[in-house]
Amino acid sequence: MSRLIVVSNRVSAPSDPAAGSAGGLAMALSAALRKYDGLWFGWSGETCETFTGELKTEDRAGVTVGLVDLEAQDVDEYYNGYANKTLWPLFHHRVDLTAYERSYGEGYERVNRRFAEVLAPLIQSEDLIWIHDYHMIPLAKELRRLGVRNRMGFFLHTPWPARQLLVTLPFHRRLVESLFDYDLIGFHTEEWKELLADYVVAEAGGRRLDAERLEAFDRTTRLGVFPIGIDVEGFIAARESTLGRRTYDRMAASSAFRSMLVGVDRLDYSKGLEQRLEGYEQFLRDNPDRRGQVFLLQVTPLSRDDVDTYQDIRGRLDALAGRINGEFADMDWQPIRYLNRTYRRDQLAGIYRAAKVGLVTPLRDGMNLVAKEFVAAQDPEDPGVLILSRFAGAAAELKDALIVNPYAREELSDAIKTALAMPREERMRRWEGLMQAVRASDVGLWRDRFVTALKG
Ligand code: GDG
Repeated sequence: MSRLIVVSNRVSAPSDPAAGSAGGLAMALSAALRKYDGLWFGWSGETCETFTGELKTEDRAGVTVGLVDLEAQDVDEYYNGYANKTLWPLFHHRVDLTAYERSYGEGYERVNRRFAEVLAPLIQSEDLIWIHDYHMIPLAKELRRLGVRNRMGFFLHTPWPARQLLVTLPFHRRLVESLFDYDLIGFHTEEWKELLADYVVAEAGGRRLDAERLEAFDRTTRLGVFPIGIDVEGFIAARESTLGRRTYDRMAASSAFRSMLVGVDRLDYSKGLEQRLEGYEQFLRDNPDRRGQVFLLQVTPLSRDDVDTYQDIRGRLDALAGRINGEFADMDWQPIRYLNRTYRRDQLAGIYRAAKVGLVTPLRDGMNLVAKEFVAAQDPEDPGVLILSRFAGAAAELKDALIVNPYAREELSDAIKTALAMPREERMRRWEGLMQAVRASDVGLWRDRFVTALKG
């Protein structure tokens, strides 16, 4: 049986799977690595004075993990630079926030070369190699250069950008060409997949051989759609756990008969948080009779705080939440509880369950797992309503949500009103459709579909 090698910028295999802190993706990949006797390779998160390529291996609950340290300049140019200041904003259609620095691109290629040099000697001839996300696009090219002939698959967790925006990137052609060193390229949705095909045909003179296969740069590759999901049974178990139930009770008690709206998002400009708060503010303006009867719990852990655009948006959100609370709060009611902290997964499940409305309103998002977690956490007999942006990959599957345009404040306000007034029968009917879709994309199925396609 062939081994599986998983590569991602950060390795999230948990040391103690029972602790319940690891996400579904980490658990699903770890389970596959135990089954296939594989290796999970990536950056250690540590810096070193001079790059040595020394591999640090660990056993994490039966999963072999291989980690390398990077130089500070590498982290600056590859991770904070090209990954987080160039590709992330560009792939989320924020050319206004995209850094077009040549040194970032050079650092990105250098680090991918370094990763390849450490990884190549570890690869055996039958290994399947599965590389994750935008940090690693040129890794297959670098591995091929070192003579690696194995099957290699790439999965993109973000959207693929429209051609008209991708061409603003210097060396865009070089980036896309390096994708053709993979045997299989996976996306969350048909839309992201088609955007890559469009670029290849219109910009790189390529052609489609059939619905799946593309030819360009004298090579062919296969594209596929593999919508990621959550560990559905694991999430239901988290909801039913002691801490899940206790958190639900705590939220129910602190709500004091008020309806809770919930949002859970990393602090990131792609998540539409400012627009969400403005939509909620509009709702409070439009519906004075509802003031004092609802509140928004917004859980927003900080992320990428080393990058200045993230510090900027953090400041704007602090100000916006403060202004809305200052304007609308009463002595015994605050419209927004805005928290920059994380909770355990079982606590999150309890929080989702206590909410009447889930607000998932990104401006552009590869998939969005919070939408699926919210659905899985609901009480089937009295479920809450999901308000979902049409620009989340999840909208392609979760058609029974209230689908909104997150840029339109009044539309969000109307959707909140509709959700809060929705009769129970309609909520149950919608939830059943949503839950069916959530089950159909369980993270274990996602993983198996990708690995099977890669083997094929
Ligand atoms: C990328 C793509 C794609 C959040 N706060 C807490 C917490 N979280 C967890 C959520 C959820 C995860 O983080 C976030 O996943 P998303 O899918 O919403 O978004 P990204 O982080 O941007 O992920 C995205 C994903 O990759 C997978 O392919 O769906 O489109 O951007 O699971 O629950 N978890 C805990 N405490 C928190 O406070 N434990």
